[in-house]
Amino acid sequence: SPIHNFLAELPKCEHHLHLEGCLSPALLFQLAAKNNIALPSPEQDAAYQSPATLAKRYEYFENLEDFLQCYYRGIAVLVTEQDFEMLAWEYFTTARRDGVRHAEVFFDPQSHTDRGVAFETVVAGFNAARSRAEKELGVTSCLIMCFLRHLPVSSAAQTMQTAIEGGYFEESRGGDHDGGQQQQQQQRAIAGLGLDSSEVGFRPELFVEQYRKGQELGLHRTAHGGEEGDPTYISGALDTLHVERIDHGIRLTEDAELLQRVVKEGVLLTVCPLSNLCLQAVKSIDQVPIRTFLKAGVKFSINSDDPAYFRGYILNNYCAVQEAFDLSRDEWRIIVENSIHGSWIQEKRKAELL
Ligand code: ES4
Ligand code: ZN
Repeated sequence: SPIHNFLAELPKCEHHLHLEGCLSPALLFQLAAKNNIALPSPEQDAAYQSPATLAKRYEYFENLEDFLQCYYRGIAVLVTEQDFEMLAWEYFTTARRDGVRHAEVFFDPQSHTDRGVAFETVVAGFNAARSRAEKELGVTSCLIMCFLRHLPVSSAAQTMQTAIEGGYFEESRGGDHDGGQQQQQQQRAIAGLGLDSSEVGFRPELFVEQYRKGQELGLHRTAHGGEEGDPTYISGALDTLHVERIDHGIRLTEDAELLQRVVKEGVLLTVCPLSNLCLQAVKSIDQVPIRTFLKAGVKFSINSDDPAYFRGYILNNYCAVQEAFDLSRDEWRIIVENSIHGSWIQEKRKAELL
């Protein structure tokens, strides 16, 4: 249909995407076989018999916790640098097909280092896919390192230390893939900090020291908030972590004063409609507060979160919103412009996308 083509061709920026959430059942089984990783036996969990039974399992999650158990279990098959490269390459090729031109992607280092996989293995694999994506697909990207909020703060502190000592936050000359002198720009292996995993009971304030250090180092900052947690998880992240964005943030509608503050400060929400539906945060897509945010002037982008688990990549999310809200082309242009302006890229790149 004409509107579907219009949505497909919009120059999209994705801001809320967990690379580990791109592990499809097919790739999970492929990597388990290659790496000799034992999957749960039928007695332990009947879902792991085949890619098809696993896909069936992903059709229904009770809540965030139920999903996270599947997500962390799947991650065990990722071992070598090539595995991480393959995973990220699967993301970039599929995202490009959906019209993504720039992606700011999350990864969870602790979910790998806790299993004995080196930080460097993870980042080297992701970076190999990122430079290939820029060169071959024209998709620019940055990496956002997330802390797992259900783990002790000492583990986050250690992760921060590893990244600092490895020089992953340092600026280096990069972005010169065309060989043109004028293309040079400052690049960091890791551009920003994020905070994810179980929300309720794991308050943002716990991670104030890591975010303070990140801000001092000039890193961008975002945090999941208001997905399952009440609006104090959003205000807590703004007040104590000094985040520039809130990931999800749909429960912002429960606090009118905080909503006005988010508008005034130009904080971008990275909304994930199909994720909210799959994790029972909303009963249907029309309960995602898209119209409320548009009317109030809350800036937001539309994203896929964990596309291998939540019924599709970014274009499925755009289409689901269109079916539920029947937005005008001008409304879509506002959403896409806000997501370009809310990206952590140079003005020159924004101008290319607009
Ligand atoms: C996540 Cl949907 C969601 N929420 C919180 N943490 C996550 N990690 C991966 N997906
Ligand atoms: Zn997320």
